[in-house]
Amino acid sequence: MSALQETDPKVFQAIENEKIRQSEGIELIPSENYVSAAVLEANGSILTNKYAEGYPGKRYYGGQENTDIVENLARDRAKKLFKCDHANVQPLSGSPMNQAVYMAFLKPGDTILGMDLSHGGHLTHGHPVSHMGKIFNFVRYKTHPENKGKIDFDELMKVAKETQPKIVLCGYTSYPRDYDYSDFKKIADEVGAITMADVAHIGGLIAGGVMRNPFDYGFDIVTTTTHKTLRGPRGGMILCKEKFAQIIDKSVFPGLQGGPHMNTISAIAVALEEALQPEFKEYAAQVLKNAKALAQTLMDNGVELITGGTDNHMMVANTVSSFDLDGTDAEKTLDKVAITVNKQVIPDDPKPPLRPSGIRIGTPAATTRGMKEEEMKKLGKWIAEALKNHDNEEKLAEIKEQVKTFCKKYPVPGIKA
Ligand code: DSN
Repeated sequence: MSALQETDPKVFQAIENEKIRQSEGIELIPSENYVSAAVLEANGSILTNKYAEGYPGKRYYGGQENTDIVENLARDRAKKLFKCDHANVQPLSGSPMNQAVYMAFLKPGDTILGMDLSHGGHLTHGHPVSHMGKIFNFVRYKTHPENKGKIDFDELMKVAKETQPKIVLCGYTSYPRDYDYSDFKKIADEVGAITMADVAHIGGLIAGGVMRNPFDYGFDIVTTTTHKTLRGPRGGMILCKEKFAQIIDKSVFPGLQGGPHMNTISAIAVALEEALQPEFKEYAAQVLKNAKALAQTLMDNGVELITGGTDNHMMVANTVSSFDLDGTDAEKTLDKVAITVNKQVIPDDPKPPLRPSGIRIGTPAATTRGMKEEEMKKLGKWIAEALKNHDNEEKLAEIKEQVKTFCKKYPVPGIKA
């Protein structure tokens, strides 16, 4: 009997059940992934016992000889992977990571240009419900209504000249295309703003060399979470040019956070070591190939995708136009067949966020389990079939059995069969 099982059988059982859910179903939420056994081991280690306010070599408490080693490893590996001068690996997750950047450079009321949530941006990019949206003046840009997810950069330049942002922010959580960062850089240079890219979703694809790196376009600040395509524990990193290192570090600690989670930082170090290996490049390339294959299969089977496809790891489906089914019911239908996706607003969605018009689907986790294009075709067909038959419980039960049998062939890293 394990220590957990003995001490807290209820939590133990919930975790055991989650192992079954993760193994017998497939995770297609684009922001999720499966960490390796090594990452899991570091994350669950006794480093959770240690307070380590400050930074390597400059801590406020004693006993830091081991924490300094892991934090330095994480920082050095992040710098190598993203080709940047400085890395802060302490942000607890994506939202505080972005907040720390804003607080480093701005005063309340200052302006930031950021992408509208329904067009792909994130809550921390200025949505009025986020604290950031209340403290700073976010001017939010959208994609072109007719031009397949393109941003109108002439229009954005005009807006920037009128509003004089201090930060030009790009990045997304539900935008299925890629950016040319030089367009944003040109606008920021024109108005003397800092360039910031929130690559939370595609950090692993940049690290794997299959998507553009904003630093190659002269960007000042890049933020990324560590638990999505980077396949690490839940956390965030702020990467920047040397001239911003001090102000960023001070903003994270003591500005925003207290003691860093050293177990998480050690697991980030492990995930970054894994991302430096040649196999990770293959993984990243396969994530993109799988997304293309899944997108094509969905479209071939009657699913309307926002922007008509994908250039990254994710796609957004309009389930209302495709099946007269809102995103919440589509998510629930797919839960019934052991395929996990999330409900998703579409650009300028006429429906509310808890009952939006679409779902978001992505390939990072399925790719980690070793699935390739052929498997994506199967999954795409099951998704379309389930959505078409959303009111036929018998059919859904039949699909679920097929999905379960299929998934068992692809073990989840870190879960013993
Ligand atoms: N919750 C994350 C996502 O799913 O994209 C963003 O914060």
